[in-house]
Amino acid sequence: MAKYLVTGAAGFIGRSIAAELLKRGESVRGVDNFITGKRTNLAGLEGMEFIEGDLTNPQDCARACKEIEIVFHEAALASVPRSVKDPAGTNLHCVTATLNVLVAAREAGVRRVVYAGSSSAYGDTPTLPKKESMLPKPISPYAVAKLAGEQYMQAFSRVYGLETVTLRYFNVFGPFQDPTSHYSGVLAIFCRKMLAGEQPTIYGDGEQSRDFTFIENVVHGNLLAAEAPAQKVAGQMMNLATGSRITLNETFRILCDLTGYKGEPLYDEPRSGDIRDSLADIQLAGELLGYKPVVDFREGLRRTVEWYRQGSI
Ligand code: UD2
Repeated sequence: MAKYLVTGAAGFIGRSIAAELLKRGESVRGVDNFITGKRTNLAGLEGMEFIEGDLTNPQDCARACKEIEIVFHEAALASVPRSVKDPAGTNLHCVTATLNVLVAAREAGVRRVVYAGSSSAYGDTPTLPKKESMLPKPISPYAVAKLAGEQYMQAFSRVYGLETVTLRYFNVFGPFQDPTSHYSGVLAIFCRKMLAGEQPTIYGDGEQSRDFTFIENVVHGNLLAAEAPAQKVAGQMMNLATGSRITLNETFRILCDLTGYKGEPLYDEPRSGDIRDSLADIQLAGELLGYKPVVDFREGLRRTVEWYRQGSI
């Protein structure tokens, strides 16, 4: 029987966590409904027990959680513009699904749930860096949904004693991120387009900034969150990022060097629901988990471009 459950195991972050667990010799179960996850992402995860299931269905959640000790809940519809287009769909797959996972986890006697929170919860407030003590001010339906999930995590910790840990991810990127949808993360889209010699579009003036976080840092943080003592982390929420930021314009220039793209970007209207600047304070994850980033932005971007260049997608 598997010790770990990874939800969204055919997605970018879920498959990356599952791969590292398998590498460490752990027993892993994955669940995915393939709305945004890809069957091709399961390549290399043959050692994982896989359930095709939908977390909006409580029975699928019960099956997935059976005899599990630790859940990494990564499944979501991870896109601000997608939530602007379909807020109810985002709510269903981010909020209802998360509640179902928690109910099933509690019933199955799961010890800990580590949850993929989002930096979008902070909203478009001017103060940087973002600290966990700041009041959340979500501005997109996606941000509201991810924040609701966090709050369910905290409630289940307080009320039922389930050990929950929320990691607020800041713009994760890296190998296996789907570059083919216009709801994809910006770096995946830019890598694919620029390697193909296609012009990328920058929404707004390109001076918006992000604390882009390479996937290995996120996997590392998750494993620390699974291992940390309950008295330190149960019921806690913390940022998981690098603690530095870069604008889209600067990122575009670096990508020109890495990909050999010679053109200019196309500038278009800013996207509604977008945040201008995002930067994490990562002190709390340092204190509670002993977390520090293991791969910096430039090295992460270099590895990411190489991965897309090899045509893995
Ligand atoms: C939000 C969260 C992030 C994560 C993600 C969902 C913030 C600060 N971050 O990311 O943590 O939860 O949602 O996976 O809320 N853009 C372009 N051209 C493109 C695509 C995007 O210019 O082709 C811009 C976009 O308008 C935005 C920036 O790039 O200003 C980043 O967009 P994104 O979709 O990669 O991520 P974001 O910040 O919405």
